[in-house]
Amino acid sequence: MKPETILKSYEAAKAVYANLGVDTDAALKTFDEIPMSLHCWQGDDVRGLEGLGDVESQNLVTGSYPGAARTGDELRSDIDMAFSLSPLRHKVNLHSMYAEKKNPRNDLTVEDFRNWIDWAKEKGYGLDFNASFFTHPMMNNGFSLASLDKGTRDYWIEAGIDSREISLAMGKEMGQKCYNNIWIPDGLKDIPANRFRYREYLTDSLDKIMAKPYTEEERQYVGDVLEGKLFGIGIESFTVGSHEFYLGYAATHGCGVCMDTGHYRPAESIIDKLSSVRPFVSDLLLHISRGVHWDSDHVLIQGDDLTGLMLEMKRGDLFSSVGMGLDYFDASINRVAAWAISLRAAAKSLLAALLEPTKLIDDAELSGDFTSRLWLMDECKNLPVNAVWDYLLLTKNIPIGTAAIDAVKDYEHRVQAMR
Ligand code: RNT
Ligand code: ZN
Repeated sequence: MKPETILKSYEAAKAVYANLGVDTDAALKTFDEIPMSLHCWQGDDVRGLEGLGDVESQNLVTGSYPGAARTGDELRSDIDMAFSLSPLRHKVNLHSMYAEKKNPRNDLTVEDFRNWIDWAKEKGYGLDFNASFFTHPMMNNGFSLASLDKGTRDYWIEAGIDSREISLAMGKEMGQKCYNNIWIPDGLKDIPANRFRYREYLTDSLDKIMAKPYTEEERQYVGDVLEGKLFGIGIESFTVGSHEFYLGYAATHGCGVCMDTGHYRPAESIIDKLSSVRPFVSDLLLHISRGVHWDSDHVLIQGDDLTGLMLEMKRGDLFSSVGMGLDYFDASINRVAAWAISLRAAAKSLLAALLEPTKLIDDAELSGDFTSRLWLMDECKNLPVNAVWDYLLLTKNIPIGTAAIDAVKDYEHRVQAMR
C-alpha cells in the first residue's frame, strides 16, 4: 500500500474517532508508553542455554519446525527480528536457564546475564526475570519448592533467593521495574494422601525466599509475583501452587501474583479477575496466552478475549501498574513468526482498546441506559482500527500487512535455515 493511501485512510479514521470523542493522536501517544514483555523461551522450545542434555522437561512443547535458536546470540538475534515487526514498547522476559555462564541454578548472579543486559540496554528493551524451577537434575519427581525432601527444597530456595537479587539488580540497571516471577510445576498425577503437607512446605519455602524485604526505593525496580495454575499434563490431580494458595499468600505477605490466561478453567474469564485481584496484591503480572480446551500454550491471536482484556486494563487504568507479557510455546511453526504474530495481535488489540469510545459507553451505564451501553459496545467493534494501525506501522517504519510475513520468510531463509 502506498504511504499516501495510508495517510489518507488515517485522516478519515481520525475523523470517525473524533466524532465519537476519541483523539487518535493521543491514543497513539499512550500506546508508546505501554510495555509488553516477550518470553524468550518461545525461541528455543524452553530448552535453556545450560547444555544439561537430556533432562525431563516440565513444559510440554510440541512440533519440530527447523531453526530453533541454540545459543544466546541466536536467541537475541531472533528476538530482535521479532521486535522489528512490532510497534510496541518491549521488554524481554528471561528465565534463569538462559544464563550464559556455567554456574549452577542455585548459585547465579546478575553477572551470569551480562550479555542479555548489555544487549537490552543497547536496544532499549526492559527485562523481566524468572528462576527456572524445572527441567533440571535437581527436580525431584517433578517437585521443587514443595518437595517432601528437604535437600531438594533447600536447593530451590537458594535459586529463589538469587532470583530476587538478580531481578532487583536488573531492574536497577534498566531503570524500570523487573518482575520476578515464580512458577513451579510441583504437583501429582494422582490424589495426595495429604495436601496440607505440600502446601505447608511451599509456604515455608516462599517465606525463606522472601525473607528479605525490599526497601521503598527498591520497590520501583522489582516486584515478586507468584504464578498459580489449575493443572498440568501429568499432574492432573493436584497442583501445589494453586490460584487460591498464591492469592492468599500474596495478599498476606505483601507480594504479587501472575495470572496466566491459559491457567484457568476455559469458561473462567481473566477479564473479570483484574478488578477482583488488583486491589489486594502489591504487584500483578499477566502472562497472555491462548489456551485451546486447556492450558495448551497456543500462539496468541486476536479475538474478543484479548481485546476484552486490553479494554479491562484500560477501564481500570492499569497500564502503568500491571505488567503484561506473552507466554506460550509452539515448535510447529516458525518460532520468530510465533512471536511476531502475537506481538502484533497484542499490539492491535491494545490499540483497539485505547481507541474505544470508552467514555460514551460508560456514560450510558451511568445514566442507566443499558440499551445504548450494549449497542455501543457492539457498534464500536467495527471502527477503523486498521487504518490507525497501518499509520502507526508506517510512522515506525515497520512492515505493513503481509510484508511482515515476507520479512520472516526472508529471515528464515537467510538465518534460521543455516542452523
Ligand atoms: C507454565 C507457566 C510458566 C512457564 C514459563 C516457562 O505453565 O505458564 O510461566 O510458561 O515459566
Ligand atoms: Zn505463564
